[in-house]
This record gives sequence, structure tokens and C-alpha cells, in this order.
Amino acid sequence: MMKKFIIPIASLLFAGLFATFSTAHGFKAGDIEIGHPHARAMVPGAKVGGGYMNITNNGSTDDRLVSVSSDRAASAEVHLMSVDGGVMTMRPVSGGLVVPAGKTVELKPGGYHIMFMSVTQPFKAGEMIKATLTFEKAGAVDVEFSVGNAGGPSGGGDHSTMDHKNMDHTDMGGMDMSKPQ
Ligand SMILES: [Cu+2]
Repeated sequence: MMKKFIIPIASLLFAGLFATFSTAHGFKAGDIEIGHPHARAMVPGAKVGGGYMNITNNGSTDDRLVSVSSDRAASAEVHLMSVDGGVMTMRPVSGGLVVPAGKTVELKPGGYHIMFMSVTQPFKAGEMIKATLTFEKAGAVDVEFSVGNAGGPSGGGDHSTMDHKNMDHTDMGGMDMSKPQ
């Protein structure tokens, strides 16, 4: 009789453990450490998705994220989102994203992000999206972006669930709006 109950509880604990483990993931290449690469689930039909993470440079010289690729996207770029004359804009970071020596650069909604473009199968919650980040000095590092939920009722999510083409980034999370225009 007891066995019936023991098994589900054990698997529940295991699932919980696995979830904890998989969200705290990180990757390393030389002096570069990639912390928790993640992406939001995309709505059906969406063609672009945003990717976020922390990049730490433990070395004594600056490095640079020069390219990003993924099987799931025809192309990928590093973008910077900013407010220009009250209008939210995004542009590719030319020359690569500099990661200064001894510093951490945060890619997050409202700031720097990886833009996956021409995605044929929208990212689904629970998936891991394989990608390769190439640094000028540290070289190539394979990472996996964990895909979270599309966002709860609060909508406190990020812009990757929205139609990026229109640059309609209604989520201002993480953006400093206090700057004079
Ligand atoms: Cu973008």
C-alpha cells in the first residue's frame, strides 16, 4: 500500500532537484564565465526571441563577444535597447560586446540582449536552446539557454514574447527611465 505513495513523492523531489539544478547553470571558456543563459517562451508565429545572461571576465584583459549562432535561428545578434527621444529603439552592437577585465556584463530585458532572428520553431517553456558564443580572446563556448514561461499574469516578463519587429517594447523592466532625454 505504502509504495503507491512513496514513488510519486520521490519523483516529485527528483523533479524539483532537477529544476533547481537546471536553472542555476553556467558555462566557462578561459577567463569568461557565462551565468544562467535564459530566454522567454515565444508566442506561436513569433520569429524573434531574446536571450539573456551574465558574462563575467575573470581575466586581466578586456574581451569581446563577437558572434552568436544557434541551430534554432537563421542568425543572432547582440542588441542594445535604449530610449531615444522617448522612443524605444534597438540596434545591433557594432564591433561586438565588450566585457571589461574583472567585470560582469548583464544581458537583460531593457538593455543588452541576444536577438535570435528568423526562428522557425518558437522557443517553448522547458526547452534548452543550444547556442555558440564566440569571444575574441576566450574563443567559442557552447551554451544552452533555458526557456522559461511566457510570463505570468503580471506580465513581468521580457520583450521576447512580443513582436520585436514593431519595436513595441512595452516592458520597461530594468530600464533606467530617470535619465533626461
Ligand atoms: Cu533586439
